[in-house]
Amino acid sequence: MKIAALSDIHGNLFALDAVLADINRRGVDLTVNLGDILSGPLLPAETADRLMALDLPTISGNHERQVLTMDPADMGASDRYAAETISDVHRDWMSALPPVLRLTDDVFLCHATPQNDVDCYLEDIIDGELRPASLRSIEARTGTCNAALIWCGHSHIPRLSQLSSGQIIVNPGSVGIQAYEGHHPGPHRVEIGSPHARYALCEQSPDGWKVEFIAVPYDWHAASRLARQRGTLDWDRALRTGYVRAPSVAV
Ligand SMILES: [Mn+2]
Repeated sequence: MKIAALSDIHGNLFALDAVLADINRRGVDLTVNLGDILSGPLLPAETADRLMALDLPTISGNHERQVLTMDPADMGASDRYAAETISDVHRDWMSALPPVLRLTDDVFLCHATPQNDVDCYLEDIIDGELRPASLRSIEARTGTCNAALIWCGHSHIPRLSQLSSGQIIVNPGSVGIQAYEGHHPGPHRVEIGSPHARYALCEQSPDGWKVEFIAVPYDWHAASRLARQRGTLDWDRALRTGYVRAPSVAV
């Protein structure tokens, strides 16, 4: 079985369409979606329409939960824009998404960890940066989940970890946005360092799962233009560069 995983699309239909085209060219048995699907200043409703038509195995992320349950006055700007622009049909679709999914005996999907939708699985926050987590931390977060292949998203950082049991955990990275400043459980910054849309493939082989991380070029200038039109200059820079902040200028 060959599985493609998409995560953290964040309403970036420009990036999603490029990734879907790349997946179609390669051919896979199944494509899954790991959540944080719509929130952001780009095209939440149009992204929902595309994905509802595809009917992929999909789980919800923390942003789906936030859009559906929080008071708009308490939302961050990305969630508020999604909440204000999607329809009841989109809400009903989001409401029906499970938080985790046992896809097969071997394959488990979660957004952040098997336990919750907000803690990074494969990273720890140290000095405001996400660093690779210790094996002990990753095993504790795995809990009793015994699937051979566990997919997670949330941190936007493409990463593969193997537990002492031989189980592997794969974060495909983010389709939609390659840099952000996060606030849970403390302030931190993620900068992937290029604007390419990210996803991953896992394929069963006689020796185990073969994992491929893929970076897809797309029209990020169109996406960043739209971010500028919406007045979200942080998204504009992150979409174009994969960095949150401007590089320092030598003088
Ligand atoms: Mn998330």
